[in-house]
Amino acid sequence: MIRAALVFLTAVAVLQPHSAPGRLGVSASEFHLTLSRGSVKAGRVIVQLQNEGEDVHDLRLRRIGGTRTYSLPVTSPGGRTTLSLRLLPGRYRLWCSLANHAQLGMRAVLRVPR
Ligand SMILES: [Cu+2]
Repeated sequence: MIRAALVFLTAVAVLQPHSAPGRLGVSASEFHLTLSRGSVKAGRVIVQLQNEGEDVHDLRLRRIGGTRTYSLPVTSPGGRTTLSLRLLPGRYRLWCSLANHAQLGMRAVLRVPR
């Protein structure tokens, strides 16, 4: 019985680091994107966009060299939206796609180490 419990606990301890998603916070304001961290581990990541500004903003992510663009919806001032996605190793561009916000500075790069 005790042995079975130990085996189970060991299995949980081994599995946990793989199942726990990474987290990335992105704070948006006029006209900046501030990332909670410059890099995040490959695999499942929960991206949370927090709009700290006075205008609406959204968020797009695309791996440099990749073709798929991930989108977080238009988010109201004071609002928060999240997206769960699976990141591959590489570098991702992040930007706000509204009007000319990216040109004005709402862009950032996230590193996903191999
Ligand atoms: Cu914006």
